[in-house]
Amino acid sequence: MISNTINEILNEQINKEFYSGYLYLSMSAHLKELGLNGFASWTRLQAKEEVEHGLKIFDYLIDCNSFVTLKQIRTPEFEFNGISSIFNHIYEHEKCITRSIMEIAKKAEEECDRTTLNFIDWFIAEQIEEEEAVKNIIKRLDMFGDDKVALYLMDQELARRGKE
Ligand code: OFO
Repeated sequence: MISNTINEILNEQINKEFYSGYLYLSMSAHLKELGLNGFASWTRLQAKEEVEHGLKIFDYLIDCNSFVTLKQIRTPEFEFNGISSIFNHIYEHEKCITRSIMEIAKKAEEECDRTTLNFIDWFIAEQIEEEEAVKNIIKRLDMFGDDKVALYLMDQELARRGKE
């Protein structure tokens, strides 16, 4: 049985995941405007994954006979200052989500809620992967600087995400 504290924090996490989806979609629109279709497609796919993360928690609460409380999703940022700033923003955002996931694990541990601890393990592994993927993109963006050819090749590479 899930406690009220765990229920509340999981419902908040659903909202954070859906907000992440909104944020990635907003970035995707901006990247598309810049003509960076591969980066746009990468962030759009990420938006879809975030909604899936939210739904995963949604289903977990229902499976546990707990209740879902959907809250208002705030407006994501829509003004960005170039590709590097977008990916630095993503990295900071994902680190914030990781902290939030860790907080759920901590609360579940305090309550000896083994079911939620087991459930949240998947998200911990997912956060490691996501942070790593974004860090790699940032490293390469930093390295290539203003090299347009390198940016074009990277755009092509990111366009392949989900198609291999
Ligand atoms: Fe970006 O990750 Fe969801 O949880």
